[in-house]
Amino acid sequence: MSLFLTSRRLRGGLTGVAVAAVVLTTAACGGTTRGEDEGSSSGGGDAAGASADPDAEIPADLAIAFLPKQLNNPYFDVAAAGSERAAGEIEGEFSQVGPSEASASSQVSYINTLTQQGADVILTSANDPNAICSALDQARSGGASVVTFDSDTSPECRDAFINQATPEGIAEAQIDLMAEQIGGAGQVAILSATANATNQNAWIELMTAYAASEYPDMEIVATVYGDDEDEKSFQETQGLLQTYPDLKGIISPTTVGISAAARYLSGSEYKGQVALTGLGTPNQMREYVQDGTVTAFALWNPEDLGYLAAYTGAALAAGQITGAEGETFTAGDLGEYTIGADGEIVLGEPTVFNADNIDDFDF
Ligand code: RAM
Repeated sequence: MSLFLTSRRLRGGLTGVAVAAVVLTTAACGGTTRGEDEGSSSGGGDAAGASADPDAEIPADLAIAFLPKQLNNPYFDVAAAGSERAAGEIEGEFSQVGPSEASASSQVSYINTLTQQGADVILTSANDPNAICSALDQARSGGASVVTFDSDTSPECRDAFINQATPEGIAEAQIDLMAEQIGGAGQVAILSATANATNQNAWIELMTAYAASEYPDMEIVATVYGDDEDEKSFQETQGLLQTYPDLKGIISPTTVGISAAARYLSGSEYKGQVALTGLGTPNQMREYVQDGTVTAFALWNPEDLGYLAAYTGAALAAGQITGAEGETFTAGDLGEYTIGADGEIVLGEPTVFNADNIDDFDF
């Protein structure tokens, strides 16, 4: 079953966000952030610019397909709006297609259909590191440029990966936020998305290691999976609180999970007693910050993530870049980016949202 959502013109983009927020500084690692190492060519991979033509024109009418982990996830809806805005700026044709569930192989049939349709650019967040690799190989053999964003496949299966922030920065932000909220000690559980998700698993591993080294009195007692489904995430939250009566906090590094957990906590005896942090969208979390269920959580701007992914796909399709380390290109009004090791490009730094700044954001 292939579900195509046809291109819609944006209302003129999302509201510009105020950037007077608390911004975490993170050490760049595994990728290069805008403004760093400009023009330099670094060691690994192909020689920078070997076959790239930075002055190449982006052809009009590029068919740019957006394939999220799943449809109807507000986080990916915002990212899609960013990709669609970029597609509009370069006179491309934007479409969105995707599964209703974020299971490991649910994206394969959509990639195959896009290949048959001759998509020029495929932008996708992988539900599994390996499951979509051979389908992406075929898409690339057919001439598509493939950009992963948010959650990667293996580097050899795509041309570039847009990382929302460094994995270390994302992991440490969440552990530090939890430590602040529970005084650095006590039982903590993780409510994740799906068990195969590349991004979730990388963050969980780094969070566990960072907590063990920085907060020895914080004990991560369980990781459970809500599969990025609202109702399952809600039930898993309830299960955690029943199983661990001494639980001090829950970290949910998924926008679906944290909002479901907040809804459960806000209507329960645990409101204000059990801390909740992780990664959420300000619009989904606002009421829980206002009612005292949640103190602070983090995220990046998903609209910028989608916008950067689309410009990267267009730059690849045009031949401005090949995905090699050290190449630079301009991503519309986000400015210039440099490709890091393994074709990775880092969007920027995560932002922490709390009662003082949440109303400055609208996504
Ligand atoms: C959910 C998805 C996505 C993740 C965000 C934070 O929407 O799991 O992959 O990056 O949360």
